Amino acid sequence: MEYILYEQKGQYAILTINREKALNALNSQVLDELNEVLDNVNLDEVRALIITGAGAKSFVAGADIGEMSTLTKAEGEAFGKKGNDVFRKIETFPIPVIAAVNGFALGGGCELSMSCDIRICSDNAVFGQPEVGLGITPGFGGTQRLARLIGAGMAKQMIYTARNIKAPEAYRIGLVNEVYAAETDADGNVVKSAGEVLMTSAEKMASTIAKNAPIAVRNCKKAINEGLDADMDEAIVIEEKLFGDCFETEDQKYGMAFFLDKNKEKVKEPFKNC
Ligand code: DAK
Repeated sequence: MEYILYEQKGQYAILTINREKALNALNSQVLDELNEVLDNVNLDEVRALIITGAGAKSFVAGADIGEMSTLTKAEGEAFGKKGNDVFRKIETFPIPVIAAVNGFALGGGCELSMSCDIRICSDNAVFGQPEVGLGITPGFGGTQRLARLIGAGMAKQMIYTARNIKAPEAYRIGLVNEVYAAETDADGNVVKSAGEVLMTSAEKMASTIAKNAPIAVRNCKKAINEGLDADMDEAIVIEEKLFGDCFETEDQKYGMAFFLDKNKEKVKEPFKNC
């Protein structure tokens, strides 16, 4: 792998887009490698995945403009499909995916973050959909996921104006769940950069998720995603079925038995993912 780093840390893993010289822009090779790494995540062990970008400046500064500039119509469609397939794979990935946005998240970068379940960022993060300034529409689900996340009015404003927004505004409009600043000592010296604080927080979140019953967590992801695409009558049935499935798991039996056990000395065992 030239452009993707992957590290499993016990029950969660960190996937880093590693093309720092081009601010981690997505070319075809990055997309192919991303796809391959996702296919090889050990889902028997890994219960949450973090996606981030290499370096302190950029998460992903978009699809690769150099590569896109010479595409024919057919090549453009093939490139679009490649990205859409891999982003959809992330969106429907069985386990939760956290985007740790450590700088620019523009165009395809903003879209990559939106295909993840949760977005958190450092205070130098910049989000935007600059495509109309380049003569194209957002692809990789930009027009669709942004409108669903922050509402059609705000998404239209961001997309039509192609104006980038900084982390506090992204937080205000609900595009990110949390913004992290550097930690400083009493004299104002930085002891931990915003990027480091972001990654520590992302890892803490991933390990908190990993401690919960994995099949229940997966079913929650499915229920939310599939329910959002259905009307309420269908959505409630989706939820009921996924709730019912949990009663065939060891983890449900153990989780409830542990609660009901009056022996307060007992220590809770890790969930077994079965
Ligand atoms: N593509 C290729 N290279 C990029 C890049 C990108 N998106 N962004 C940055 N780079 C490269 C720069 O060319 C530069 O390379 P060298 O000159 O050093 O070789 C290096 O990264 C450092 O960038 P800068 O020198 O520009 O760094 P600055 O700090 O001055 O500026 C910046 C940072 C992020 C403001 C600036 O680099 C920038 O504006 N970058 C472009 C951002 C952008 O417009 N992103 C959106 C790309 S369009 C579709 C599917 C997908 C898409 C559309 C349709 N279909 C399915 C229909 C997606 C479209 C996009 O994402």
